[in-house]
Order: sequence, then structure tokens, then C-alpha cells
Amino acid sequence: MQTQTHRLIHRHPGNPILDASMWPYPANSVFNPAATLVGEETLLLVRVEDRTGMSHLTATRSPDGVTDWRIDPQPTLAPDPKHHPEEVWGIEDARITRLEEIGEWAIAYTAYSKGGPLVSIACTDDFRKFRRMGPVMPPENKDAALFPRRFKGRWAMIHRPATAFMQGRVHMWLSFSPDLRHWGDHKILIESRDGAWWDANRIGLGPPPLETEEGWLILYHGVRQTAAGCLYRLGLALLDLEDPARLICRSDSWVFAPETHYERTGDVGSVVFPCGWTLHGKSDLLSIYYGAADTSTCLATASLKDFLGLLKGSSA
Ligand code: BMA
Repeated sequence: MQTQTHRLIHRHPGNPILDASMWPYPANSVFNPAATLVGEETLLLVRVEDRTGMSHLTATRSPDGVTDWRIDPQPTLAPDPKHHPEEVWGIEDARITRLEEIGEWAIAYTAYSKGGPLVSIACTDDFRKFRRMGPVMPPENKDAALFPRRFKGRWAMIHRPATAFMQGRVHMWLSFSPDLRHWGDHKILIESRDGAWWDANRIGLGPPPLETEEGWLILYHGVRQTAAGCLYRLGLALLDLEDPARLICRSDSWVFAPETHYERTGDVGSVVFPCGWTLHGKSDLLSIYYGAADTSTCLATASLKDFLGLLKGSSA
């Protein structure tokens, strides 16, 4: 079993980089951000919970991904229950994937329907107008993101269905689609572990899979139920580049966990929840954007080389 001898992920000293007090309109919390690069700029699609308890998504842009955020003055992607009844209780936790083939970004997000949370997809080429694909996975399902390219002609998506089967023990799944709308060939991709493991029972994808020389890099959360509530921690995994259904390896230890006051305390304490990361050009430095305690938006950095080094010593 590999051990982690030094910290792989470094918090930005200016955390939280975004909170509700900075919002141009009333908001309760701003968290679980998706991230992408638009030209040289960093764009985050932040989950904003308003004072009804429901969420929408708002874009914010920064030249350096850290400061000078220009936050859209109103919700960028708001629930549209009139045309999409599955969005009746809001939309949450987006993940953005650039699809070069169609020249658009695909956004996978959680739509909160009367039947429970489900996965919806919308496409955009400017983060102002959105083309909704509608619901693509029935409830209960969340934590979905697309791969940026097709495999043998089909798009691929990771997601996390949940059922009461096996006392609610849930896994990450992989599905395929010819057109981004119809999904099938579903298979279990990464299983939650059992017993005392940090990622026993409940896991889910963080940011979209990242293509590296060694395979598709996965950052995922594991949820530990404790007497004091849930603890969200993060681990790494690697999937085969040409056959993403093949898990090459995963980290035994978690690589990031709630430690600071802004991660420990908030609307839901002891939660770190990344939904996006960016890598500038050929640089080795990953910027990881995460929600802290379901309250604010934070940034941490990590070396891609360090992540792959840790995974080299681990098994599937
Ligand atoms: C998960 C998601 C996240 C949230 C987390 C902790 O199920 O709903 O949006 O951050 O719980 O509350």
C-alpha cells in the first residue's frame, strides 16, 4: 500500500477566493464551481444558492484565475421549470468539458426534480446562450462529467447513480452516447470501498477527467459517515487512455481533506467539493476549484507530475 509522505495539494493563501458577500445580488452561498479556460481567461460556473434554498449557476471570469473576478450581474444559467420540469427545485454542481469536435462546451449538471436529483446536459459556445439537451440520466444520479473526445465514435460520461440497494452503497459509472442525448452501455467504473476505508460506501467524480500521458486523471470524493456527520475527502485514479472503462489504478490514501476553518465550518461543515480544474498550456500546475463547506469557493494547486507519481505506486 503506498503512503503519502508530503502534501500534494496546496491551498491558495487568499481562500476563499469567492464568497456570498462579493456577489452582485443577494445569495446565501457560492460554491462547488465548474471551471474552464476561455482563451486566456478562467471562467467558473459557480453554484449559487439563493435565499429560497434553491440553486442556479452563475459565471465569473478572471484574467489570472485568482483575482479580479467579473461576476455576471444576474444568474447565467437559471432553472427553467416551465420548459424543464426536472429543474423545479434548482440546478447544481456543474462540470464543464470543452468539446473541440463541435466547437462548444458541454455542461453536465444536477437538476433537482420532484423525483430526486438527476443529470442534465447543456451546450454553449459563449456562456451566455445555452442549448439544453434535457435530462440524460434519471434520478437519483449526480456528479456527472463528459470526456472531451469520442471513443470509437461515441461520447463517454462518468456519473453516479444511487439506489437503496446494498444499504445505499454507490459507485461511479461510465456510459456512452452517439449524440450526447441518448446514453447506454452502462458499466461500473470505480467502486466505493468497504468498511473503514475513507471512500467506503459513497464516492463521486469531482472535475471532468483530464487527459495525461499516463491515462485519464480522475479526482473524486469519498464520503465517510461519522457520528458527527459526513466527511468529504478527495482521492485520485487513472483510467486507460483508449479504453476509459479500464481502471489502471487509484490512490489508497486521500490527497485532500477539510482542515481549515472555512472547510470545517459552514452550511455543511467538513466538505471539500471540487467540480473544476484548469491546466495552462503545457504547464505542470493544476488549479483546482472547490466548494468549501457548501458555503464558499476556494482554490488549491497541485503538480500534475506529483499526482501521477503518487498513482504510479498504486493498484486498481
Ligand atoms: C452532495 C452534493 C454537493 C454537496 C455535498 C455536501 O450530495 O449535493 O452539492 O456539496 O453533498 O453537502
